[in-house]
Amino acid sequence: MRIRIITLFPEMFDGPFRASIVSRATRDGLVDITIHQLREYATDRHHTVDDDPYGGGAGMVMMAAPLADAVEDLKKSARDANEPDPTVVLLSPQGRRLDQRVAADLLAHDSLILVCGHYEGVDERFIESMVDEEISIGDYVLTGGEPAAIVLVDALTRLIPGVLGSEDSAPSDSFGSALGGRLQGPVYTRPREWRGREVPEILLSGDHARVERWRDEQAEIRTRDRRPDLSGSPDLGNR
Ligand code: 9D3
Repeated sequence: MRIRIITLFPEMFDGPFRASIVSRATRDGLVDITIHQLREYATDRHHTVDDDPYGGGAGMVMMAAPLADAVEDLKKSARDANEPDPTVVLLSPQGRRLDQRVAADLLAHDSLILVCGHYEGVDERFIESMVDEEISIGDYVLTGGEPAAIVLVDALTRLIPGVLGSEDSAPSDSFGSALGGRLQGPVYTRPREWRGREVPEILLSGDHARVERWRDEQAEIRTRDRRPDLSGSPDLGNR
């Protein structure tokens, strides 16, 4: 999978993509991620990429032209490398909310251009003319699209065949199926007793069938208590 990221803050990606499973996937040639400074596509001597909103109001709006030039340049580099036409994704609070199904859908696109927004937003004409899909990572306010792009790349990378070892394979995840998903129950490791707390006896019994049944029950209870929306009840939010 090929991922190109357009951003005003390339440094934000150094840590997250250098540590973690993403860096190993990069080394193994399973994913290729490049970061592109939007300011390089500004055309004035101050490298301006934002301007005042028409109609007034607080904050600045990202200009269409530098964004469009950046996307077109990266599409050209994809074409020159005989890659499939990239899908352009804008990380935006107005986007479709990311979940496991959205991640799996995006994985089907072998080449992505991720655009990280900033300030009060992005000129709508850029979105209309060049963006294939807008994605949000949830209902909370970030300072920009960069953390969202990092989250999206992480969720995508671990779905690429060969990225995860056999012990943690994607299909058995809590959210492996977008519906029918459930939370994992509690897990324990040594020592048997820690600060007066014992590991549940059943896990020490060696009775695999009973252990499986217990884990299944715990997962069910936890999902009902913490995420009734996953159990089929309506999501009433964090009330
Ligand atoms: C005054 C209106 N602003 C605050 C509510 C709008 C606003 C603009 C830009 C709010 C956040 C941002 C920056 N956020 C993103 O670019 C973003 C985001 C997010 O804030 N939450 C969840 N997912 C995403 S994806 C991109």
